[in-house]
Amino acid sequence: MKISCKSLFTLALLSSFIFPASAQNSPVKGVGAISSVNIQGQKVNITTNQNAHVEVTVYSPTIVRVRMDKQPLAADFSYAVIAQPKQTKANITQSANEVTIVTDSLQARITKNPFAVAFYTRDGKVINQDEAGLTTSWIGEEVTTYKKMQEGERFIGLGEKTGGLDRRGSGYTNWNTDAYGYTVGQDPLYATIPFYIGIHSGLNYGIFLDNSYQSDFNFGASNNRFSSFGAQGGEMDYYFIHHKKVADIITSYTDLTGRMNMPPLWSLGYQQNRYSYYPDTEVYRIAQTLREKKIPADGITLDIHYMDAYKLFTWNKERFPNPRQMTDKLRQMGFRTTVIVDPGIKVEDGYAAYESGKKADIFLKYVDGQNYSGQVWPGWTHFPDFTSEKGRAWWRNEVKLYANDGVDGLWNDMNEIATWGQKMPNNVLFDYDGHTTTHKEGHNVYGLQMARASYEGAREHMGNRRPFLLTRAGFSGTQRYAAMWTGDNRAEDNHMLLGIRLLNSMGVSGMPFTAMDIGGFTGNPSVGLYARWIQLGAFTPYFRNHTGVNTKSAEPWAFGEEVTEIARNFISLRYKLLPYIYSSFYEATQNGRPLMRTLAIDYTHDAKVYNSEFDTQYQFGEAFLIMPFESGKNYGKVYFPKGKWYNLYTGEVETGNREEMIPIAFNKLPVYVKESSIVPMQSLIQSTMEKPTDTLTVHVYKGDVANSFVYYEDDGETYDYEKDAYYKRTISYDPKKKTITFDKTDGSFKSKFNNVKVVLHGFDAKTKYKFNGRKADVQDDLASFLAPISRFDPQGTSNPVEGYKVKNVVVKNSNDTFTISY
Ligand code: NBV
Repeated sequence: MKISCKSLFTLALLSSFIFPASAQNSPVKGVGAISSVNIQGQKVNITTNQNAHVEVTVYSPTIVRVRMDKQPLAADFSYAVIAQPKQTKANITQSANEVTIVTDSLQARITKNPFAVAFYTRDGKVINQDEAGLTTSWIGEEVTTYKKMQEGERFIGLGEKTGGLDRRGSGYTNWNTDAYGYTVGQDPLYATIPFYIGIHSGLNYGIFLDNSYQSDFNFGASNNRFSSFGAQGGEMDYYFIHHKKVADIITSYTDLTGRMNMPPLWSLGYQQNRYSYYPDTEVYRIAQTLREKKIPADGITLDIHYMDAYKLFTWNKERFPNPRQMTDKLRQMGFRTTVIVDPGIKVEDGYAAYESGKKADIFLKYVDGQNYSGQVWPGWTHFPDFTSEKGRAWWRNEVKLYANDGVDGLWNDMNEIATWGQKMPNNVLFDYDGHTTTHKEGHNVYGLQMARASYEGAREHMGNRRPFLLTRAGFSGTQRYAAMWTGDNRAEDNHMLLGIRLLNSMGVSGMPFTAMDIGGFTGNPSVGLYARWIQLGAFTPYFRNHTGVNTKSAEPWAFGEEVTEIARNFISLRYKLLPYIYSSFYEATQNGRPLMRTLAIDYTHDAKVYNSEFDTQYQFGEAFLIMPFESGKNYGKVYFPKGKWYNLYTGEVETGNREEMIPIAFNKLPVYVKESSIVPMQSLIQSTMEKPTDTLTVHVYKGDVANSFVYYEDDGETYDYEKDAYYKRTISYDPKKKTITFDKTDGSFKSKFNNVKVVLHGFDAKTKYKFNGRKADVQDDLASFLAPISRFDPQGTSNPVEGYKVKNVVVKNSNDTFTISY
């Protein structure tokens, strides 16, 4: 065959289009073609003709790690990943064109020319594949992997990111940023979680990019060809996870990066914040008012004004003459104290923390050895290097002051690092635990390491008492140390809804313990907005009301009597739900399932849940479906996913797979309960230090599907649960067998409940019940989750009790299995 000059030219042109990245003089350096393969057990080491070094490791049957660099790979080190590869049966073979890895759950095929990775199900469906022409490439130090955009592919997760639930069409940057009063579309915000979940053709996968340099993710923004992830420096180092269910992807991701510990029970109560409450008498006034107004609460937070001239590890002696006495008095009133801690240590001769930090030589330094100074609240400050063990040890020791003063919680702020000017120089060095690096790589993990140091310090000095930790900045893995909140939001309707999306996104990204400032940090909420926000707050993991320094008061009584009642109602409901909430937190500690669950977790392949009209809807734990709406709406469209849904307040049943226009009352957040749910509740208490009555009320909602709930209890206070001092049992509902079964209990802790009251929803009034096979003692009951509001009874002539009629069965709480059948 004769090949013309013209066609040769076309061929050359074409191949340069196909592999432009591998061209020698291209500014984009491609990974190239495989030149050597070395298979060792679960690992494949590869080099390419472009001198790229690749390592592909099977971490478990469902997790494969891919590492790549333009030079031999450095010693393995990560702040995020705490897991080692599990021994896994993996069949790794190679042919002339391919290296193939087969595990029980997936296949990975590595094409040799050019190097490209594709993941398939066992039966050969594409889950995720490198974009054949673009694969992985470098532009200078910046490394990016390009994945082919699959038909109908959606993307969720990436942590604290604005935008819709489905991130398709958007791009994001990870660079922890002090984002005061951010706009609803702003990016980046405070924290980095470079983990997302891709969804298409009935399949799901997760990708976690373990690289702490500034990273960029593109989910088809400004292009229709690929999704991509990359970083400004360091290795391409990603973990591919495949499961049939999104929930299991979250479990695998948290197998890698860790899970939260059991939080102290008090931290799940209501938390009153403001920037700032002082002096101590004002703190008492707030605590006292909460008690007088019968608004349950457990925490009071002190913001930066508790310090002497914003100097960390000091108290302003005029405002707080005797901190220990104050925290003791607050504890007697049923309150725990949390204080804010900022990383900046004021440069001031004679200031103890400055002197000891200087002596211990723990501050971040410029490349020439001079301590770095940045300006924050106290003026010029130095910053401890939390990426060094020496720095963390120094901080742990300083934290002792708070432990001794009876503080129970540490709130880590400004740890992006935030400095005036927001431009920390890149030639500041970070120890990075012996892998000295620049600000470029250290920046995004600084918050994580500060949270770690605070957590370790609190654990070290608070004895057997569980501390509460909160942080603003963080990186993947922060869940091991602290809860995270979404910083300085605005008192605006769209911010309340944005906050819900942020928390839902953080939830699928391995952070179950999250919060937003209820009521908004900047500006003043309208009465309606505050009322709606506090209702929603009751269904967020960490329930924190907070506002800025120059805003109006935002305590629950600051918006008139009706709103006080609404706040009391929903905060009281939260306290009654604590057994359910605590058990749901236990679940998060076991498998990473978040408290706030976007519907994409359980209804992944239902396109409706991604619709922007419905994408703030979420499940709070397993049972509740929450419908967030902006204030001032009298009607709103909601989407019920498949199944049956009970209206929490009326018991009416909605069938699923259906949109509906529902009325929205000012005083009631629309909340529904999923069929077959099991919801343990307790009597109303004003603080978790108060004992509820000794009856655990377990609500069971009749349904067509079998369901079970792991009930968990411990002392809520210490680490004794780690030594078996917990009380755990599975409660299950089986509509086929027509039984509600309480399994035998596990653990050595004695439950605080001597009786169990099973409240039966949706069952026919004539149903006959048996307890352990004998006729059960059935009583009439009223399912009532909220108290009536005086607005609806202005004359006080009637007192309409809200609720609906149900039946209950009360039994002794035995540790052995018992069954209620019908
Ligand atoms: O410490 C003051 C505030 C705090 O109240 C807020 O929650 C943080 O996000 N902090 C930021 C410092 C700067 C506020 C403008």
